[in-house]
Amino acid sequence: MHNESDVSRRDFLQRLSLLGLAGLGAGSALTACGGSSDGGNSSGSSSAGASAQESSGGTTVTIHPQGNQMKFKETEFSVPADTEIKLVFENTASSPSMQHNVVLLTEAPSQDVFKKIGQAGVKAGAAEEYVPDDPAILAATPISKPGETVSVTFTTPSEPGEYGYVCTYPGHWATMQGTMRVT
Ligand SMILES: [Cu+2]
Repeated sequence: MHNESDVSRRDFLQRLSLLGLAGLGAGSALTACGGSSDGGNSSGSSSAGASAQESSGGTTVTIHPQGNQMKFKETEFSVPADTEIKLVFENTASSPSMQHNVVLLTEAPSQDVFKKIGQAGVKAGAAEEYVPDDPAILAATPISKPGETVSVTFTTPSEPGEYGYVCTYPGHWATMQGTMRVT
């Protein structure tokens, strides 16, 4: 029952930038590194990390969904502390229901914080891109539909450690999670 054509992005314009299709050309090479086997259920897919790509324009990290699942393909990435990062999310899903965002947290990953933010995101609603106003949120992309690419530029925390990220599209928080390692 969401009026998806009525999504307001005004609150995001200051800190978010939608990446136009023209920006997609500059090959975003992704290297899968590390494959901790944590008892995943599908053959040949294990958790993978995104790599930070440095260029004159700064550091870019690109992540994707895992097919049409409510999961991130890249469940972790590492970035330096106190550094401006452009996080790009390419929604490569094909199922129309697989809309996603990436909400980066100021807290370590835990079911508690993912649940809190996920549930608050549903309350915030489509008009807020399912991103609640909460101090536990460091930065967030808008919602992306399949085929869309969105991004957010933010400064990483100055404190090294693990920080969670989660998709707050309704129903996704419980499984669509990842860890940003700040070094
Ligand atoms: Cu999602």
